[in-house]
Amino acid sequence: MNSQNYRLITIPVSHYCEKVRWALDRLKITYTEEPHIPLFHRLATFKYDSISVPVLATENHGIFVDSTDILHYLSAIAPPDKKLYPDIPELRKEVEELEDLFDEKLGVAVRN
Ligand SMILES: N[C@@H](CCC(=O)N[C@@H](CS)C(=O)NCC(=O)O)C(=O)O
Repeated sequence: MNSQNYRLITIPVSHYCEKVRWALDRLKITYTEEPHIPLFHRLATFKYDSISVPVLATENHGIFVDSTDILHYLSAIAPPDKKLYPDIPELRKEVEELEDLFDEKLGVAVRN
């Protein structure tokens, strides 16, 4: 996919931004990253009604302002053998619990 189609707004040292980079790289989706200095990033995110990053702007599918929403979107457009979330409900629940744990505990502890 063409990098012109995906624009990722980020700040440094954000595990949420790293999570989205990981997903894009895993799916081999090329993108243009727009890195910002923290706080000044709000000049870029404000127009999307968000104060936080990551923000993923897509050419055809709108704007996503939350890392989990971004991963859900990327999983939905991924080929069947590359989905980020399993179809089996029990496995999906396990993955989502791990995602929450990494988002809210592990990532925060590593960042601080
Ligand atoms: N639930 C959001 C959380 C994003 C978030 O908290 N991002 C932090 C960076 S780690 C942020 O943008 N902080 C800057 C600010 O609030 O101005 C997500 O998963 O994307």
